[in-house]
Amino acid sequence: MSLPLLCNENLLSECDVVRMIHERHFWVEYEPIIAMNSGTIFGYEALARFILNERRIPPMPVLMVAHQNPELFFHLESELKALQLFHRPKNAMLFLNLDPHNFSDETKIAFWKQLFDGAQDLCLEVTENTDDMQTAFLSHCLDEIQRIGFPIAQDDIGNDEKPFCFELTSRADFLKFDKTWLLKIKRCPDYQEILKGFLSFAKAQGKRSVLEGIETEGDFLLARELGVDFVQGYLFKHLNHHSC
Ligand SMILES: [Ca+2]
Repeated sequence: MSLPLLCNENLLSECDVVRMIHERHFWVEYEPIIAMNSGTIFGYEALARFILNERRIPPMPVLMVAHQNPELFFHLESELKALQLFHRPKNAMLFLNLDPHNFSDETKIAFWKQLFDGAQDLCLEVTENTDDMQTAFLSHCLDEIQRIGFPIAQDDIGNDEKPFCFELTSRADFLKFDKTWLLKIKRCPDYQEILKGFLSFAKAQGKRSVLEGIETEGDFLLARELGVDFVQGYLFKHLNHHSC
């Protein structure tokens, strides 16, 4: 969809988010996750997309505004996840982003259990939409996901704007490395050694690795050289899958 992008998040209010939910001004894009050993699609990450006043809005400001009101945030997330599950591409693992704040009380947990009941090939990417990671919510959220029996992915590793939590690293089945690694490695080769350290830890622990933000052939070759298990990013945009 080639709509202009609204960049100033200060223009967004809670009322706008309520309106977007009410008028269903959102949809989902499924970004493929490619297996390096076979070149085939292993799974898809569901990405939320928003429109307000006929302009595309980046997801982060919408989630940040909603996050200030826990009930609004839960309402938005529950609508998004239901849509993302409903339109999921077949025969591939679905990666869904979930914020630990959505596990803050029994009603919310019961909703997720019901929504995910019977779902197959689902991996929950635990992510924090603000810099307000609360470890109590996080531990509880991980306990619940593991009780349901879905694999966990640690999202946004290496993104300096996201909190890093070692408990999440230790309990995750997938480690997802943020696209900023590619920029950092281009600026300073030391970062390649840091990433290699993470990847050898992942291998030793039987955790699978995903490098995000692959945009060029050069990025892809670097991912191959590093030995990551999976890649995703703009280079594979032609394989994207959309909801209606
Ligand atoms: Ca993610």
